[in-house]
Amino acid sequence: MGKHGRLSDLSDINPAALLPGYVPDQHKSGIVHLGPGAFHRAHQAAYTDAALAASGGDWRITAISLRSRQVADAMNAQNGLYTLIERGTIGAKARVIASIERVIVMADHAAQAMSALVDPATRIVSMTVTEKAYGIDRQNNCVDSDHPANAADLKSPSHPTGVIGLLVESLRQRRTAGSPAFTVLCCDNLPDNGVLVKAGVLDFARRIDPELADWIGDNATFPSTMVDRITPASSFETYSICQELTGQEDRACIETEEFSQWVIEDNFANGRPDWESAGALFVKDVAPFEKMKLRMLNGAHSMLAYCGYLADCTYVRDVMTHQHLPVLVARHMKAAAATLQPLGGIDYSDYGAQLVERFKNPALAHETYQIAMDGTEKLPQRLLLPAVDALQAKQDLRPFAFAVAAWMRYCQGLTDSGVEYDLRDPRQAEIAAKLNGAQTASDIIRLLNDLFPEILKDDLQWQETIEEIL
Ligand code: CS2
Repeated sequence: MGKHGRLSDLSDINPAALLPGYVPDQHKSGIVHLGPGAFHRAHQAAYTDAALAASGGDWRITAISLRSRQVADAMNAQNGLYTLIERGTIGAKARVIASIERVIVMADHAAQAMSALVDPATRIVSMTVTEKAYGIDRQNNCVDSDHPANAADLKSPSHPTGVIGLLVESLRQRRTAGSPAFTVLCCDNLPDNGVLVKAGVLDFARRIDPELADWIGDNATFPSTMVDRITPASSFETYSICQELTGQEDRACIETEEFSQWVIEDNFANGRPDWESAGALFVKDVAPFEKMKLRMLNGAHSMLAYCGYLADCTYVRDVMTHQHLPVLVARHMKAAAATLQPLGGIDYSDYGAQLVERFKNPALAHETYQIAMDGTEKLPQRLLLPAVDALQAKQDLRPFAFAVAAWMRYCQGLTDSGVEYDLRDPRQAEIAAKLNGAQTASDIIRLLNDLFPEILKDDLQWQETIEEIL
């Protein structure tokens, strides 16, 4: 047990096997990460920790939380240290992660956050801010100037609060100071995430200063990534397992599964940690990996989350022991796999079987309600684009129609047993207003017009199938 019983000092930690294999203070920060939520702490920060142990380098992470103070308060009180617990068939295994140096809350310390971004020692700016934080118009590959953060930031670009505005202003200041650009590393579940963020950043910069946009285009890089590790929100159980395993109270501990995957396009402007020593895979083209994961894992996740939540399955593991739902999960993965091109070294049915085992993990309390949030941001890449491919290849459309019908039903805000819930979607006010009175699937598709690709809007069979399922 440590001096104060609260994780804050590596010398308090016992057994030594939990310790990182390096001395944190001997490594400076070289990465700024936006959004140090549970996923980042279970994934990229853990890879960085292992890479520091294997190969060293000045690659610790300065994290910026855009709004929330909770993570910053917990982490800073522990000198950035936290326990990562892997839970699965092996039981529970803990390790202390020391790769995060500190957390800055943007809303309180905007100048500090900006100086970390502008510091020439910062060579990578990475982010996990969720799909909705970018405000990028994905159909036209440009910044959505109506998105609240972008609209405010375009008016006042030297005091940004949104992700794109922050990237552009910090790159502008670096250019003025004669410092090199950084690599922008998007780690959110979006297709071609690097390409997308690059389009948003260049468009935003061009509206302020076309020469700045050219400089960014010539000097910054935007590798795409595929990230994967199922990470539920921490619960009281997480805190108590942590205390059992480490003897320390840790308010920033995270639980996750044993499995972890990170596929990265090898295109860094300014160096990078030795992440491959921690198991990351560097490739030329991430897109096929991203597509596989978005369509098979995330697509099935969304479908099972809507159905499961409506049927009172609180956790994914409950869905996987439900009388009917596992069959639909398997069917969905098979249909999603059929929309993918062959990918060397990967057998999609083995991948699907592994996903089923991961979903069944009895130790993980992964809430269906957590996955079901932000449907309008998730549907296109997870369900609608594969549906378009299936339609064009004359493959089975029904599993995708089923998943979309489940989402439409979920939008009604009432479980099968009559419990009301909050939709938690950035377009929830619009959905509530428009769906009130909508009678049929084609009404819904028409009312949420911009969400659905043209080819699906025009396809009668797609609409009739959804109708029938509803
Ligand atoms: C989930 C993902 O919440 C969700 O929408 O589908 O967070 C999923 O758990 C991760 O992408 C797994 O890597």
